[in-house]
Amino acid sequence: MPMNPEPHAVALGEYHAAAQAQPNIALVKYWGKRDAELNLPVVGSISITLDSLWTRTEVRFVPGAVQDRVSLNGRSDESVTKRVVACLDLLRQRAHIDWGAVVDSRNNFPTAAGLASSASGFAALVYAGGRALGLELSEAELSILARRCSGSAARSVLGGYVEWTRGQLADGSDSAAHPMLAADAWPLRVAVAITSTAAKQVGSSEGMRRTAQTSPFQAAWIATQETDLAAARSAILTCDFDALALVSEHSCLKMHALAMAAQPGLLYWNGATVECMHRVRTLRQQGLPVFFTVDAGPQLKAVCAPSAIEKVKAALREVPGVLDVLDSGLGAGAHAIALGALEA
Ligand code: 2P0
Repeated sequence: MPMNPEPHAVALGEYHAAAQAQPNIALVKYWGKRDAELNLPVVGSISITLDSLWTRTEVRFVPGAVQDRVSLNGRSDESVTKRVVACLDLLRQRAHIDWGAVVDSRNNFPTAAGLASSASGFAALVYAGGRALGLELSEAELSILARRCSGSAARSVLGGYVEWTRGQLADGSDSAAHPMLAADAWPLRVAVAITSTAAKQVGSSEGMRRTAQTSPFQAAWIATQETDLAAARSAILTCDFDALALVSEHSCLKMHALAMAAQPGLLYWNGATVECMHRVRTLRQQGLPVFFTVDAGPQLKAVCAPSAIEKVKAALREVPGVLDVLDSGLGAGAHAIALGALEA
């Protein structure tokens, strides 16, 4: 320890922390809320957390400051700031302080295009913000706080295979994510076919609200979810790829059918998304262990055995309309990183 540390070095680290979280991809989908204020889902869901796509976030609370300053990928945006301030308010309530914060967040992948940037973003924000304030939050508490900021963020707090339980309680204290299986216990790979980098026209919250109000399939969606969750749990715990492929594609197509039947119908796919679905099914018929899933955006995620990843990526690259193919393994949950490591 230096005898006379510089004042700056002493201050650095006070109310200041950085964290990283990765997006997760639901294999059994979340769609619909039983409480929009608390982000309580109508159904449970199961996901995998990725490793090579990330959000890195630094949070510094400034004693006496009255405003928050938020930047995402070096820019400030009103709608992003509004959601970040609401999330910081939850942390401030918990710590009994009212100071403003400076938040700097970066994604190494396109924001708001169905790549779960809100999941990794809010998981990283609650992790870094909680640490900056010295709150000692358990995994379940972090998951619940992240859930209140964006539903799917509840799952990005944890790594590997994750289940977010629906819960029954009105206050949401039993609706958190739990670990199912570690990433390295079944190290599947994911190829992400980027078919558009434009932000989606209808966000997930609005899409879910419209679906619940107008889709004739809402009751069937809720009634059949438990069967899918049970099938996915069993497939994951026995590392049964074929069983996981069947239930995952079923859940994906069922969620989109539900949303397409809303009024006006929600159509998150483009032509290349559909061509990629056919391509993945052809590969599987040819014996390659691969299946697809698609979220509230046009990107297609192909989940496969490690031995299949190069063939899957090459096949998706050939599909007209595919702009790029990203590649990821499965990774850890939200974790602390060094201050100043945002660009590393
Ligand atoms: C999921 N999605 O399970 C589902 C499948 C998209 C399709 O969770 O309103 O950003 O913040 O709770 O979590 C995306 O919705 O929505 C999502 P909010 P969120 O991954």
